[in-house]
Amino acid sequence: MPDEDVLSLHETPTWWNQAKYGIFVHWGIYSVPAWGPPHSYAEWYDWSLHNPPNSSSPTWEHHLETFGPDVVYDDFIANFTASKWDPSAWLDLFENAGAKYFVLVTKHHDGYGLFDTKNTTHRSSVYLPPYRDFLREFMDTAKADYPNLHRGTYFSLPEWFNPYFAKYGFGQWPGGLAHNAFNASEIEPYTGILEIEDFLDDLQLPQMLDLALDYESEIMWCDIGGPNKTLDFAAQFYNNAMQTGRQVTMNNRCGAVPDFDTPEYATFGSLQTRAWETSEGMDPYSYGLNTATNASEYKNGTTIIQTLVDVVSKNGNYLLDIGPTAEGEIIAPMMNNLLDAGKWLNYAGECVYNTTYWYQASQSPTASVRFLSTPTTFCVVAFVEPSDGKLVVDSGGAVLPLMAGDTIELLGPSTPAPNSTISSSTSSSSATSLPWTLDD
Ligand code: FUL
Repeated sequence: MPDEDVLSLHETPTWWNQAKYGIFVHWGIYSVPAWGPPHSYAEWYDWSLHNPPNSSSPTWEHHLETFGPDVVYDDFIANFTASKWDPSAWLDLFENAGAKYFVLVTKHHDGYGLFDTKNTTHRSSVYLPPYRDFLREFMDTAKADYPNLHRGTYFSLPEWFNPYFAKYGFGQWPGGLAHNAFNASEIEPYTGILEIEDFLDDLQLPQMLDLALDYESEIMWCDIGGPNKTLDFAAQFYNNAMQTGRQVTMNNRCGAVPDFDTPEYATFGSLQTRAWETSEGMDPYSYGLNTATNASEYKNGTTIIQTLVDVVSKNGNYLLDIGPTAEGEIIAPMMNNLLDAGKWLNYAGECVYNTTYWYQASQSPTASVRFLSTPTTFCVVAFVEPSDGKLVVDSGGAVLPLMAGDTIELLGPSTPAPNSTISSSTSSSSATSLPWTLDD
């Protein structure tokens, strides 16, 4: 099939529409310092170290105190050991958390890849310590043992040190390197790639194609956008997927033919007809691990579930991010919050996966219930525990698709179904004890 046809025929995969919930993982050199000032992205450590140029920054102050003036960002590579990394432990956790897909950061803006960058650059975990192809290990384990998890790859289209982006994309980076100099391995990828066309042809496109065709990524989760060869990429990505009987997808940050929009640390207030996926860290404002954040500030199980249900009720997916340590561990509070949310999904998942939004636009941010439906089930998920044991559902004036004689099933953990009753009028219905908490 000619490329143009595959581009116009492509649709967001059914599995992605049904999966609803994925885990995002930001893991790289930045996991070593694992630090950012409050409300800032810790994975931007290298950037924050040097910006604003020629003056101090909170990250630089922290860096001086903790590591001293002679340590440069790439020195952290030696401490990115992954010594305790167990891909199966991560994947077990994702499954028990109730996620249906994952997106692993394979290369963030610092340009250090977790995959074999082959002859495009040697700035990756394969050619630099710890000399491992993390993506290969992760994808292979997932393919072999976790068929229910779909596999995605985050990929930053620009890199901070590429001269083109230094000039046009990310500002005058590293225009005023007041604090320390370029590191050889940061410059090496660009030796001879001074023009943007060379960057696209010799680095960006081949790397994207490798993620898609060699590592068989099912989600190309690009970041930043900017100059790209995404139309060339998409034609090969989609053709290959079709030939191998897979359904694959791409977000709106690749620069062309997007399948879904990607609000970041934000959600829509109302139902969206275009496919979308919101992403955010479990941290209040960081994707990479930030040790300056107190774990009590992390989104707990209840918040995770309420966000997920809210997003899904508006036709979105939820991509929740965690930041593992440099040794490759997911710290206990992150793990526990994921598992708490997983407990709820374990008994109430049928009101999340494979659902569609109910047309009712009353899925308002202030309402304490959300509506989701399947061909056979209409779900009302309550966010607030009713004080008198009776849930009054305000449907915002619309008639709920419930009739006298319908069975009402409670999706609570061990609560025995009471004699549920439903009394309905044109504007509201009430039912006893619908599920509202994570407690069992
Ligand atoms: C942003 C990046 O700059 C953040 O560090 C993070 O990766 C987020 C998902 O996308 O644009």
